[in-house]
Amino acid sequence: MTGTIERSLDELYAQDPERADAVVFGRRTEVSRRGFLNGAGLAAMGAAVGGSIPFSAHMPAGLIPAALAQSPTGSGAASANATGGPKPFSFPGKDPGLSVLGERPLVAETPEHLLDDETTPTAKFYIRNNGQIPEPASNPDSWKIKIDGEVNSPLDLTLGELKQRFPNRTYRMVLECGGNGRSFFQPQARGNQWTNGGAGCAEWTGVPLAEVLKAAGLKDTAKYTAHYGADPHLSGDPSKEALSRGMPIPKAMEEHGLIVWAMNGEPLPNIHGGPVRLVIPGWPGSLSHKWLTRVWIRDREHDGQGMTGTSYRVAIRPMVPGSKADDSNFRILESMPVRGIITNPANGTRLPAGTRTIALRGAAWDGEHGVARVDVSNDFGATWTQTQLTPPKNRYDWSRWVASVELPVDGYYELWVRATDTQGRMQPHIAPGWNPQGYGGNPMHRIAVLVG
Ligand SMILES: Nc1nc2c(c(=O)[nH]1)N[C@H]1C(S)=C(S)[C@@H](COP(=O)(O)O)O[C@H]1N2
Ligand SMILES: [Mo]
Repeated sequence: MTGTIERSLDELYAQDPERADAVVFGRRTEVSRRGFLNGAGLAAMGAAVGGSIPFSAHMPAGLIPAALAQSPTGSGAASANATGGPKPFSFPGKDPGLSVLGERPLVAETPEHLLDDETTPTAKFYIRNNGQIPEPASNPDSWKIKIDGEVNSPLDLTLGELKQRFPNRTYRMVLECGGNGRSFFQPQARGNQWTNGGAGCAEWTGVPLAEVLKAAGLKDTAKYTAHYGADPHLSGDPSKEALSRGMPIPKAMEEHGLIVWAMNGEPLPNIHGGPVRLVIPGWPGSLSHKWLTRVWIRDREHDGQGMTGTSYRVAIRPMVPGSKADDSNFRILESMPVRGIITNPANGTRLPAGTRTIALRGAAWDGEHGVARVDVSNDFGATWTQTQLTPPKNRYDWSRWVASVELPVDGYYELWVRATDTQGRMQPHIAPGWNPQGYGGNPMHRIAVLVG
């Protein structure tokens, strides 16, 4: 690539795909890609991606080849940092393959190929903090949680009492950051540049929040929850919350919303909010408060840290990408959109010459309706093959899928996956509904493989 690119490759493709092709593949700007791909340009693109492109005729103009758009590890480093590559992660108990998106606060995502387990091991589970990481609790069972506000009998419970007094439940459920997929927005949206790895699916053990709220007795005036935790604000200012989000009472009364103390059968690690956190599946991960100390029941929508402005909100009427936001045009992001990922092989995998079939594996999930089907394509979306889905263990679990795809000759292929929910909503080709903080980015996942 030339040294004269001031804009990122993604930006350039969004603004001027013809010129982007010229920069990447060294062709003349006035030639259309169609012509380019039939001529010397096709050879140039083949050279750039490392092999001839059997299905080049189906390749949409202005498409950044997956081999160039994402790093070979699948961690999705955008071209802007293609030279640096992802930093290895170093944190006790965590897989070095996680990609660090931020160090203060600590944020790390799981590359798609590390989400290949049926149940995401704790070592591979993504991390998202807004504030500082508190010290581990020395005596977990004496940790205190308060339930107060619009209730008949406020509760002050220790974790030990909570475990004893309420029914214990274990569910395998997806936890997903509200900003997952943010890096796919053009122009770039504000915040951590997640690819698809701000999500994981673990076994969570705890007691239903609904049972605890019933024990406290909700008043007729109870409208909304407000969550508080022990993590200090990044600035250290004790009058500020690192995060304080909440949800309408009907969501809080669902049976799968848990106050959790165990993850994958082990005591909840400190980095994941131990000794005790909320897990509120289907809606943005920011509702799943870590280091939980208080659930305040309010008579109105909560207005804590992360509830106002454009935080965790999406545009009601579509806005011009990159334009200034009018706060009155936003609604709170609730149910997460449908998303499918290929977890095996990894992006950038090279297969021996002569390989004619490839087995694909992956996962798909959505906010609350369930996944109806998942399809894969090896020819830039010209044809699709339906995958075989394993049904979820329980509501809010993900669906694992498998498929087999034919590769007619050696060369460069892109494998695309698209999931469809039970409402008929399918993943789009590009991140839909641009908004300043980049929520709801669920374009199809694609990986590059090279045969030969
Ligand atoms: N107390 C507290 N809880 C929190 C956060 C936080 O910063 N502080 N981050 C939230 C966000 S934005 C997400 S996506 C999830 C991430 O959970 P994890 O780090 O266990 O993956 O925790 C949520 N709970
Ligand atoms: Mo998040």
